[in-house]
Amino acid sequence: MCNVNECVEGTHNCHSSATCQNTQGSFSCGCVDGFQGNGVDCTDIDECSAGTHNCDVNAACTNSVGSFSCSCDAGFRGDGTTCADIDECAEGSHDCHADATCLNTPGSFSCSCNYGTEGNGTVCIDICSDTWTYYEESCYLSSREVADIYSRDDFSHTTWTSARTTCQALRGDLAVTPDSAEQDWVRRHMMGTFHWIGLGADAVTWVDGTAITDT
Ligand SMILES: [Ca+2]
Ligand SMILES: [Ca+2]
Repeated sequence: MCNVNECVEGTHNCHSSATCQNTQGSFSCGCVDGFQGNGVDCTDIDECSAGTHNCDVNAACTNSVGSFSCSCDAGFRGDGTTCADIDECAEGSHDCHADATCLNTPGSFSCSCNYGTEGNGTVCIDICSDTWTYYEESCYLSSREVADIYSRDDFSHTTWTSARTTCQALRGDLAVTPDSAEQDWVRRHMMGTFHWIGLGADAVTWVDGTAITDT
């Protein structure tokens, strides 16, 4: 009795995705890794649906014949089995406006317009126009143009009505301070290089002694 090696002779009936192993008087077939079956019939294992893949939780699994592959989701970076969030804010790959603040999030990022501006984050527009400064939902003007009109020397000639008229001509309105915090803010800015329209440097009152909260 002689042993015929069916594996070498090519007379075996193992599947193309199986290995043939010669045995005494016979042979056996075994599916290769990534396949399942009895060796004569071998079918691909779908590791993705079977859950036997090792893709990262933030990766997509793609089944292939005999194997599978992993690719990180958008916003993540890695080899697929390990994916880390991309910090778009630190890397500068965000599209936030120059007047917005970037906030990194897992898989993404967000943009929020800075104080004094409004928009969707990728576009932020100054709430106050030109040289007006935003504070507590009001716009204040501290410009050389107004300072030239209402300098400290001319302050005594300024009235609330004329000051407001000038403000409105500049597409704004006269500042009104509803509370002490805002009044302090106005006072600090008033002490700067430019004078606030209608306001003196020493007291937040009009020349006639009326508090500027009076309208
Ligand atoms: Ca597979
Ligand atoms: Ca991110």
